[in-house]
Amino acid sequence: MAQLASVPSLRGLPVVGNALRVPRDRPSAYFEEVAARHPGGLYRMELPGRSVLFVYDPDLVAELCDESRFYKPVDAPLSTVRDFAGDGLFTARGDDPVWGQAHRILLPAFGQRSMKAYFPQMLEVAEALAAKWARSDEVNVPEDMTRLTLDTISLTGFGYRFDSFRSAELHPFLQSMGNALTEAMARNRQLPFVTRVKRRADEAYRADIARMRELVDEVIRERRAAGARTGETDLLGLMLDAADPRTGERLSDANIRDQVLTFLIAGHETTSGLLSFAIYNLLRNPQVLAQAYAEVDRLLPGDTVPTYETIMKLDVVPRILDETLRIWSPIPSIGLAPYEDTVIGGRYPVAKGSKCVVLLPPLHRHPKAWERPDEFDIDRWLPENKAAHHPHAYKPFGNGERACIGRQFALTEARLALALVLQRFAISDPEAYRMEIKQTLTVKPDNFTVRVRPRRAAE
Ligand code: MNH
Repeated sequence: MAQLASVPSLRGLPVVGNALRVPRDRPSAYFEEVAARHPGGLYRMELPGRSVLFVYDPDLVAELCDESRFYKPVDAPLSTVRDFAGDGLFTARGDDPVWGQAHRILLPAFGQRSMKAYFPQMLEVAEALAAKWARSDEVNVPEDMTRLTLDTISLTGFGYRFDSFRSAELHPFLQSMGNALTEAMARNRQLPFVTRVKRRADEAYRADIARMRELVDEVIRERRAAGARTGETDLLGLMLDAADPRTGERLSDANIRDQVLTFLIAGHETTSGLLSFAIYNLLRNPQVLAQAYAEVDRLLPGDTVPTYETIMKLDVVPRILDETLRIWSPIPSIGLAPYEDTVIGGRYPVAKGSKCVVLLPPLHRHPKAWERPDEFDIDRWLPENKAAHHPHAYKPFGNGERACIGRQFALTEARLALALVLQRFAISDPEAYRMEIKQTLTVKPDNFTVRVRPRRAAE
């Protein structure tokens, strides 16, 4: 029998463990820093009320991604997100039958054919971004990308218009969502008794959740009132009409509300982060930016209106997105736990049900899997090079059956938005932005503004 080894371990103080070392606005930065000091590919850290095994060696991650041995546990921080996302796909427990029902009902709505159906609405929102940028000199990239992704998921998914580019302020729903997410993240760092004594924060949190639910209930009611069959094939139409092919069950209205909220949350922060990081990378890599302009000018010359077919012909733009997701993963980690007591790497024991966290940034830059890991190199994603990648060193969309259902949606939306921006604008950042990460549920560049000039006027 192989010798068992102990995992490098950071115990910290009694009760709170290492919590005081973890920065409020960017916990993952600390976990990554510790990873850099533990080249063995894993370490254990004590946090308030939990002990977490962080893993980033690609071969160990491969074991964690074996779905016969590990599952996605719905504990902190997801258990807090359940306060408002409830039994939506993202926060439903895997052993709850409602997850499988919703997954099977919603899968067709996220296939490539559905993307083609959503395309005109994706284009409408991308045009609204371009129209705003045409009137602007300096733009805040993550803010406008958030407007874009929110308006896109709400319009394509539920036929609802936030019209975020029309006003400087965020829609009240979005303010509530932002507040609730911030409070949820704060709760993850708090001991439960602290959460209980903060009465004001709790009242505000409940009120924000109630406001979000009211709006979503209203959207569902309106759609129901419009007739049993409206013929709408968007996400909401599908959820109201379709039955699970396996069980014949339909989703309850309460569950549909959870799903709508889930898509609004899961469907915007991540894609907005991806687009913001992509623009950052293009500004840092002028040769790649030139390649991207050349591609867009070839496929979308002059004022050519992008079609779904043209967007699918892009090659440089999607490789920029793939490489951006490697270097800057909007979701910095995924959680897993073993069904039974087990051993990973032939020597590290992991107890049944105990929390393991795959840290994506150090995995995505692990020297065992990536040459020149810190270099932004889109040629890694040429088909011939891609085939040689380590199979478990790239997980920006998570793993297995609990992986992102919105992957095609995000990539289609991001291809289009990036192509349209490149077709229309010369982008520069005279102030040479230095990356400052802000973390909420996801990570994004903070205070990232760039200068935009219409390209045709400049030529
Ligand atoms: Mn998405 C799950 C990343 C865009 C809806 N998403 C996940 C997971 C990752 C992820 C990682 C797995 C989380 C976990 O294991 O706990 N998602 C992304 C990224 C982007 C993204 C990097 C954009 C880029 N996601 C989107 C979009 C939507 C969406 C867009 C919806 C329109 N994601 C989901 C849902 C889940 C999910 C729903 C949960 C799936 C499930 O467990 O059944």
